[in-house]
Amino acid sequence: MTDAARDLISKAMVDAGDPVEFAAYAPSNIALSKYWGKRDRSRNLPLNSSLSISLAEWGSHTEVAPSESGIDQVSLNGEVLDMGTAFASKALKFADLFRAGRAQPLKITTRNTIPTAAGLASSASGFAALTRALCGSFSLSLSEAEMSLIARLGSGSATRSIWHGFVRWDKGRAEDGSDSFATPLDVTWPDFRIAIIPVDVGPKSHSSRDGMNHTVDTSPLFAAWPDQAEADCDFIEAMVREQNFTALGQRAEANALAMHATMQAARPAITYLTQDSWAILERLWAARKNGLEAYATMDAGANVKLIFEAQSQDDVTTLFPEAQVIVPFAG
Ligand code: 2P0
Repeated sequence: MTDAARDLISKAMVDAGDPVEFAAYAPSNIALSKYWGKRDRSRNLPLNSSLSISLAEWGSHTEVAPSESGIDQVSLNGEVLDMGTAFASKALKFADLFRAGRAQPLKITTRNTIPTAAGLASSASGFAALTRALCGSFSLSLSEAEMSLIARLGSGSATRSIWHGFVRWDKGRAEDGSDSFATPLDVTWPDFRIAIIPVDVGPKSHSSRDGMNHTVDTSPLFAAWPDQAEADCDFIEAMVREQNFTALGQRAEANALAMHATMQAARPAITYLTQDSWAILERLWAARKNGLEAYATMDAGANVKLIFEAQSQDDVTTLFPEAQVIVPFAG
């Protein structure tokens, strides 16, 4: 079976020169309509489309350069990593897609700007920034859609981190993954806000990758997910285009809770949400009865993320003083 992303890279690499120093940035993202379940695990091909909002300056800065020492070197947040660490081995395995056996030692330097306390995964911005940096370092002329397709091989959610703003990842149908990449929505919504409400927990019990696969394999409720998630994605896209905040928020919250319900029905169950997460939701729902226009979404972790518009920001930060507010269209 051919793979569209690998084919794109190997064709582009035919004309590539030696790597040069190249720095890139990619934002993290939060899905308003979730990616949960793969039809092909080796290519990260999803069972349903998803739609996200990028987190502006919260993301990954990655630089790729030839390694003067002659051996690969990977560093993260100022620390040179042991080659056995998961981050270093994943980054080099991804770089090998480009090097394809050629002796081109690289220095890969990544700095995440996502506050550690926010507890957000960095694989989305990390693989998107690494894709951009590798394409730049090897001077490949690939479009952003092609980079999104390539970033998918690192992590599914990285497809969406190639762009700022609202981004939709179409699931595609082709077995080789040629039609499974993301595209940005031409919508600017300056008043749109996101808040991260951190929930203090240790390392999570399951990676999102394992949690997703286990849910697909064992949850009797998963059968209902792909069609509902596809409908949610289409609806949320339409509401983003209309800038209908209430309808968007209601559907995004319902989509997140449905995803968590599929996990809770897995055998054995997976529960990323803790009592603290539920307490935050209860507080939000009580405030909503009193008129607060904010909605929640949760990913493969205990933190709760809120979406709201600028006019609700004071009420949100009064209700949740620990909220870290992000302005996705700050400029
Ligand atoms: C999302 N998540 O749409 C969903 C919601 C977590 C919950 O994308 O296996 O790290 O690398 O493709 O991208 C997290 O999954 O998984 C994720 P892989 P990824 O944001």
